[in-house]
Amino acid sequence: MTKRALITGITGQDGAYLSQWLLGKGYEVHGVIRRSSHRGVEDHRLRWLGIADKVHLHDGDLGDLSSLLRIVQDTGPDEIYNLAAQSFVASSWRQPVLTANITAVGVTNMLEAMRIEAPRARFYQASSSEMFGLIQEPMQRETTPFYPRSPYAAAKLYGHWITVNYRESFGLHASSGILFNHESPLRGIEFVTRKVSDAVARIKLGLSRELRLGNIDAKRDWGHARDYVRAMWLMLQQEKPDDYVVATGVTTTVRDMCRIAFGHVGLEMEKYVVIDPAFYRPAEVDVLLGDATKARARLGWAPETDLNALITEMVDADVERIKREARC
Ligand code: GDR
Repeated sequence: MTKRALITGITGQDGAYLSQWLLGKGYEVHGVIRRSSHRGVEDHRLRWLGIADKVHLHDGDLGDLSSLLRIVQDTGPDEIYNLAAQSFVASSWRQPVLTANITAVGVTNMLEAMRIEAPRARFYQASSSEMFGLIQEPMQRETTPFYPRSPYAAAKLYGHWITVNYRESFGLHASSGILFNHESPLRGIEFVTRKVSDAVARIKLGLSRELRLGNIDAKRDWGHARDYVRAMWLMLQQEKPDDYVVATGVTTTVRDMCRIAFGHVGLEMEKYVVIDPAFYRPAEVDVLLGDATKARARLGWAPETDLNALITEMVDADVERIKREARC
């Protein structure tokens, strides 16, 4: 029997890689798509991976329970991956209520749709290392206390606990993946790795002369999104639902990540990076470092891409993209 998966956030970075992974496993892949006025551009990541015509898209919104009920009823999924969110931390101070409505209450909407229409399905919630915020242990694992530092992180914390609660209250197969930062050439341009890879490519090609950044002393545990979607899938293949940290176990400053990117094309970052307080956040998460021992032991998961390979792949992809756009 062909398995069916339903993905919210299918047009995002993780949704695209997860779709590719599931199609490779023989799944029928359905996705929820929030139609915008920019019709035709929403699925550019799926097109980049060459899978846009292999997935089924359904109009819906995490804020609209009736649309989710209808989609779950129509698709009858075996697995539901809730990846949709207002996911840019910096924006969450400017749009705190929207962030709460989608990133927090949206999870309850999706869980309700599943509980009512497909209680035997398996559920994955995209939780975040941002929930650790002001870290309470040098390495963060499943048992580390949370301390959110942004409206986004507070909303994700709610999403995490409502998932745990639905598991315990209704016996749903609901798991929460506490994923540390994960990047790729498909990353949105507002996130720091992609902002850097895009700027480095432009500077190299003579199209730009500087890169304005905020706090480059912040440290993150960065992995490749392609590796991390495998962990999501593995969680739903377990007999029992549970929560897992997914991380590489290596932390690096934004400064050193930048140095890798500039160095890859033979440039010195010091000549181009300008610190701009406009990119400082009202409250910062200074350092994150994940301990994925549980995922390694129980899921047999391990990352395959280190930071150097990740950043150079991103810079190369941006150089190619910008050259291609210049030819058009
Ligand atoms: P983050 O990712 O907030 O960790 O959340 P982001 O790439 O936005 O920031 C990482 C760190 O870089 C610092 N920084 C800058 N960040 C951005 N975006 N732009 C800048 O110019 C800049 N200069 C310095 C930030 O202050 C921060 O410390 C990501 C998101 O994908 C979340 O949705 C997800 O849950 C977590 O990762 C895990």
